[in-house]
Amino acid sequence: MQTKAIIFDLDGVICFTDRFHYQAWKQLADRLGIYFDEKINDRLRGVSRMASLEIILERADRAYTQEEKEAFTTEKNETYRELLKNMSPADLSDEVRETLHTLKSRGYTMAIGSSSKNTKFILERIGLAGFFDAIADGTDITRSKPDPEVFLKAAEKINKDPADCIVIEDAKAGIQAAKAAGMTAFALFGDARGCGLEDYDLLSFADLANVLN
Ligand code: B16
Ligand code: MG
Repeated sequence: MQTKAIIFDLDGVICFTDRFHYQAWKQLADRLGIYFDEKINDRLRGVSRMASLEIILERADRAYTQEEKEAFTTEKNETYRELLKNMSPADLSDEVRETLHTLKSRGYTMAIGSSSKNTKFILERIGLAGFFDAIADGTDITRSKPDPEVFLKAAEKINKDPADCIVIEDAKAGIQAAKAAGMTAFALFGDARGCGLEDYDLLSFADLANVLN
């Protein structure tokens, strides 16, 4: 049995729900007449729903009340959940599925550390419900990435020392969170790669099986 554990981010690492987040935010931003593009969307990776809205509203020409903001995040989440309903196990790539099984057979403890409150729904849709040893997600935390809370919660749930945890992230905010938790941070895709704080840049998801034996 390996002493080390792997904590995977969800959106943008295990599956590409980041494109659905983009579509749902884009629909809201267009309705409100606020400019929004994929570059701005990159800043939403790993951050909470409300913090994402605040980033989008930086370009708004008026202020919104807290009540309006709550309504906007609810509207966005409803659009997002409709898009998630179209997901199936076919949306989990062979590369990710095979690599996860290889790492499990090597004895790694594996957990999810995601800011998303939709984590369990997504894992069910892609056929990974029950696969991980623990899930720490947006429903467990009060502060989202770059705060280390979600990764510390994951380590606690799998009973591991943070120093024995390796985090896989696509977001710079997630790499910051992993380092603040005292963990090793591997960057994959997104603004995580080359952000300067990561311990290692992965070439692909499958590269994990080469790096971790
Ligand atoms: P929800 P991760 C994050 O998931 C997403 O990257 C981020 O874009 C999103 O705002 C956040 O979850 C909250 O998601 O609205 O579903 O609760 O990358 O930490 O797995
Ligand atoms: Mg992510």
